[in-house]
Amino acid sequence: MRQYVSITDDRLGIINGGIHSWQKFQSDRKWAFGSDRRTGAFMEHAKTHLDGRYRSSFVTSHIETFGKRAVAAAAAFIAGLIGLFGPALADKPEPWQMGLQAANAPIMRDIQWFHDFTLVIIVAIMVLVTVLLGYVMVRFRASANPNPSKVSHNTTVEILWTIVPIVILVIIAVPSFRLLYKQLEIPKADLTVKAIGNQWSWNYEYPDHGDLSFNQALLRDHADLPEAERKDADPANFREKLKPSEPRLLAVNHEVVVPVGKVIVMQVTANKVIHSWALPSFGVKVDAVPGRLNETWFRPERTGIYYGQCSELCGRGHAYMPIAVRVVTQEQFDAWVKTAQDDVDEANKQLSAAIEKARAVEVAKN
Ligand SMILES: [Cu+2]
Repeated sequence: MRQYVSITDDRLGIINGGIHSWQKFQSDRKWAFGSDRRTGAFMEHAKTHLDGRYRSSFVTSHIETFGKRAVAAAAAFIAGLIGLFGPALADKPEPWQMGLQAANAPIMRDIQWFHDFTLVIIVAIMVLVTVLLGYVMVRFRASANPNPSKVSHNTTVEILWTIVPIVILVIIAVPSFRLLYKQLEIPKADLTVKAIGNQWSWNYEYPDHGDLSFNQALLRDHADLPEAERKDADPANFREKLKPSEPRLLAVNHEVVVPVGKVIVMQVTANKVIHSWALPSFGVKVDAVPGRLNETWFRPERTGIYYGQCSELCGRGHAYMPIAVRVVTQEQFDAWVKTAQDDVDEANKQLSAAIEKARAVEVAKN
């Protein structure tokens, strides 16, 4: 939980930084083109946020091209505002989140670009149509225009309103197909993981690593468990009280563990009914169909834990089959996979300890 709180603080910091920089810019114009250390750090900070979290290349390139602090200040302020309501908390859905989750894979980066790109086109069309409608309603109202025109055909206009939408569709289709190919052309796998959808949990197999396999089920807390089931509940899938690091209805007993920066190929199938293996920050959603092996891939760029959910209505327990992937360093993965072949619970325990230790070292350094 601490992790999310600190990100929020970060973003408030950016907004404050933005306001502060703008005030400074106003009071001292020369300041706007200089390069003292503090501002350099601030701009780095703003840039990381823009690159990493919002991928707002327009704003970022402006910062790089002009290096003007006024622009940086305004950009940081806007980024902070977007961040407050937008994708930034990121690795799982957040209350009041409006944007997409932050990208943690090249495909998701492209999906977000494509989303922004089509949004610009949509807004432009909407504005044009609204303005035209308003103009027609005012300019040609009955009182101002008592004798309406009898014109019913205009070849030029008809050709235009056929050609222009075709051109717009082609402009959308080109990057759309490029993205589709990128999603469907599976690169050479560094690690293959097989996911099998059950009613209502997931099974995972690591075919490259012997017969390593485990079940991934919802981690429930006391309040979510019917009275009658509490007595017999398996302690491995059940907590008296979920920890802050275990988001309700998303936390699972066993996370999928994968190494950072590697190509992970997911093979997805199901028992009995159709499910869908979906993980927003990886830009992945693929149907799990009985008797069929679907493939998808992702290359995680950051370590951490990432949540998704079954995304095909599969029955009563559909809302209760989350997906959790833990991205770790290659060394942590190697150690985990070795232990997990004998005992997944023990491997997860050791992995958590290793991550905790690495974090403590990181904190001590700063
Ligand atoms: Cu489902």
